[in-house]
Amino acid sequence: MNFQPSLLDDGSLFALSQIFPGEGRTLLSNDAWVEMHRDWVRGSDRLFERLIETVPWKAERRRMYERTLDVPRLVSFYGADETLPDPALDTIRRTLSRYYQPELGEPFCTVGLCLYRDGRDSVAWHGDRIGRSRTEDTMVAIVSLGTPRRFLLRPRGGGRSRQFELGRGDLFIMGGSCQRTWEHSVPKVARANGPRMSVQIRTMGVH
Ligand SMILES: O=C(O)CCC(=O)C(=O)O
Ligand SMILES: [Mn+2]
Repeated sequence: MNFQPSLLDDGSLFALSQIFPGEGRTLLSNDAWVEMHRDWVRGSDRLFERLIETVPWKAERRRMYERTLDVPRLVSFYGADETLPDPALDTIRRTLSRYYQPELGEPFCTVGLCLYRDGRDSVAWHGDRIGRSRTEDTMVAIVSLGTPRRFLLRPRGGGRSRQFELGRGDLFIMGGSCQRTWEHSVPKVARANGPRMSVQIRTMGVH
């Protein structure tokens, strides 16, 4: 895998910039919302390089559209009581809880990681609808590392899709009814594309 560190990442140590919950929030239909905080993680290229080595990556099989499909990407999942592969991820989870728990009503809990090795890896349209998110509002936070990729959202019943670019330390949060009234995807790209890693931080039992 050919990972080109960003020229903008000067190799600085891991740090999180200060954010204000609600800032940069876009309201979608049906009380869904998304929030973008660009460059939240400083030292994100170094974190990417560490996680490539330390995470036990495995091929994903996932039930989607009533069938079990191979999802072309690598994944790893850490439940609430499992030791995370890097202390930076503990800091990220703890900091997100500090910012968002007043609105969310519970702490962030699980950490899922996905690795899109190149532009051929992808994830199809879906909502994270296993667990309480099927019927209740929740938040799913995504920290993106490495090469930016397009992240799309569309209303579940059809309608205009929204497009975001996520990579290099960006924090993106899907909130409100987003998991049950909207779907999201990371489509394949034809041109050569370096690897992107997504770290998803979710509440208890949501997947
Ligand atoms: O790649 C991403 O940031 C999103 C991944 C995702 O939606 C999922 O694994 O449920
Ligand atoms: Mn998802």
